[in-house]
Amino acid sequence: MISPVARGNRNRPLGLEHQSTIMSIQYFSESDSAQAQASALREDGAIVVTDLASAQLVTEVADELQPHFDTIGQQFEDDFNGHATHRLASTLAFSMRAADLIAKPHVLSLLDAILLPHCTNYRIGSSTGIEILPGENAQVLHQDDVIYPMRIDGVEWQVSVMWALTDFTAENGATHVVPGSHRKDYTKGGDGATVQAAMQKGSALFYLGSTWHGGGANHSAQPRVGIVTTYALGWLRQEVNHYLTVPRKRAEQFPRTVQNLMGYRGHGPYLGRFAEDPDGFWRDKH
Ligand SMILES: O=C(O)CCC(=O)C(=O)O
Repeated sequence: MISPVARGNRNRPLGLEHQSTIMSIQYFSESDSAQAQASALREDGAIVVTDLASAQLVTEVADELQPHFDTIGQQFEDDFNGHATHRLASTLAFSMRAADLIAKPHVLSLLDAILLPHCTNYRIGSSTGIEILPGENAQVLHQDDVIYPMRIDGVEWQVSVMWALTDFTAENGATHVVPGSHRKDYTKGGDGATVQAAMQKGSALFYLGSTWHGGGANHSAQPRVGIVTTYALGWLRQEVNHYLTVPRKRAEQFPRTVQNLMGYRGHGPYLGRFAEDPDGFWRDKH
């Protein structure tokens, strides 16, 4: 998430006062039972799936993003996003190869399990490149779904997937997550005990929109680089407008699955109607 909107506790810096872990994040490999992965995500609010993308793909995405981090990455600097962190607001505008991470079948199968009970299709809310530079402080803990003004018990508005484009370590700023903080009876908010989602390059951290989390401090000498993509129920307004942030000519080059995720389709027969639908894809093919 990149937009500097109001969030719970966003003015309270994350300090070292946070408790040691009371729970941990479960780590899975792609071949583990999909049901077990989805259950753990639902139960704990976060999981890591290791080695989900090849080193080559991850390197290609990182290489496509780097020149843009270097030239325009500073544009979102603020107290929430950090002052030593580079961000890119819509990774698909800068990296064609990022689509292979964003629409990876295993990712979509986990999203299906969490989101499809509550919508007929879901779409990208935001997809942000994040390069946390050496010296950056920890980000304030927050929930991504506060961009929506209400919650319904048992319904997650969105799921976030953070891809590690470099190794994520406790030292270089691996994402802090408060396991269990998505639960209705959880009351500590930004004061919860965090665990850091350390993972190797090519792994992905999945967390629910209601799970408290935040970027870590980078005490190492190298940047920590990732892409975080939120996927939201298809009847919600997308956080970032992909029709405008990804030029039309570029959007046309992505496969249909990716165009669908960007929002180029309706939701059911009524939302986002496009009567001139030339090939029936807009409405009928999910
Ligand atoms: O960089 C990270 O690890 C998390 C970033 C994040 O949660 C955000 O910017 O909303």
